[in-house]
Amino acid sequence: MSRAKSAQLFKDAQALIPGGVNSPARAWRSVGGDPIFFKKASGSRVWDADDNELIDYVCSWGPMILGHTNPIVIEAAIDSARMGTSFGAPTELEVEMARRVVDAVPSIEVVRFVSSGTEATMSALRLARAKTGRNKILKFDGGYHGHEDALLVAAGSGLANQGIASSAGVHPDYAAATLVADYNNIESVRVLLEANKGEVAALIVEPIAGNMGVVTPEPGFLEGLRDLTTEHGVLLIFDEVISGFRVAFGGAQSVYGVTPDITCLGKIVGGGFPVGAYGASAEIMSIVAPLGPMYQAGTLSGNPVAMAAGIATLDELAKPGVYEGLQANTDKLADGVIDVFRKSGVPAVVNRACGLMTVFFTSNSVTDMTSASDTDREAFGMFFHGMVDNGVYLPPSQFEAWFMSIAHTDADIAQTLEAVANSLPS
Ligand code: HOZ
Repeated sequence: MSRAKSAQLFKDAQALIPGGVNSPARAWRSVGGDPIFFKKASGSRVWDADDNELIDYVCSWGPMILGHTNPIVIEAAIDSARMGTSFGAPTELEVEMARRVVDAVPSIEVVRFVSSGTEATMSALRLARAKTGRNKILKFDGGYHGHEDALLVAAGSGLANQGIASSAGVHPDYAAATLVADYNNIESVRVLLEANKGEVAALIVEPIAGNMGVVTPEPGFLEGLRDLTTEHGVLLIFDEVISGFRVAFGGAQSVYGVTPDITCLGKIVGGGFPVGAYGASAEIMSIVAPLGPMYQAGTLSGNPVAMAAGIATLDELAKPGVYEGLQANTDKLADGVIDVFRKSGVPAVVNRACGLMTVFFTSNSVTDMTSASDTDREAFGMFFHGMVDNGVYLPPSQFEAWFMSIAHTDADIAQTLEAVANSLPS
């Protein structure tokens, strides 16, 4: 498998782009080696600049839930682009998209589209501050919610990879106003809310954590957050940028039956184009300009091409049996991986949710950032390289989720399990 062209591109990129990448999670810093440059994709497969074909479990970090270059989505985007790629004025597509999101997500009565998940969480925090008149926010260790200043404290994903506790350049007042609790530990939340009574505007949480690797909420955790935030007059924000339209059409909130005050979306709602969204009750959203005093705007917000791709994606996902199929595929892969490790005596655990999984090299359960960090990351690095050499592309980090699509086939899973058997860390 030659990677000469990728190597040259990376060399060129490093002179022009910080670290050669436009998002740190794409660099292979924590696993070592140079990133592969991609040039095309179809279904479950991607091809790199050297024409190597790989089964893809990154799926653009989630948006490609239907598989790459799904013909229905591509056609919708092309048709829309032919009509105009951006107007800076409202379109019917935005109304159509909003209707679908409002119908699907239990907590959303009114939704505002933005251009990324980061914009969604950033706006949700501003909305929570505007609504409550309070300034502090509470997040979880290992929770990643995009690169808004207040949220770059004890964040997972790329920061965890590089051991960055809190990003340089964050205003110290912002960092000081961010409280950090432990995921799956309701007591840690209670203590912080008691100690900061009347000061916390919002608690933001990934209802299924995806940026410390996949970590699911333990029974009662999300319910406990709902009760505590209500008791303290704190707005509960679910960051469903990863879990929205992935673990179920209505997101994790529909699976666990816990309704937040504000929901953030991204990734899948754009069908592979840049989109984010935040939504809440009509009452909360009435604070957003032009209805109310909380300002938030964007030239490419509700972009027609992204809306068309998103609508086509959601309409495909709404068809009967889609999530049952995705769950079955995830189980087939996760159970198969566990079986390979068990037979070979490699201590590993696999955390999963519908369309998501992470392999951790440890004998212990992984339930929070501390236990995710306390795993054999050198083993993960070896495993990652083995998998790529065997034609399977994984997230180049222990602290990210593997994403499955409905385009992954039984043959893909069988080939992946063969690759796992050939990539056991020594
Ligand atoms: N926020 C993504 C990881 N959780 C990375 C996005 C990217 O690098 O494309």
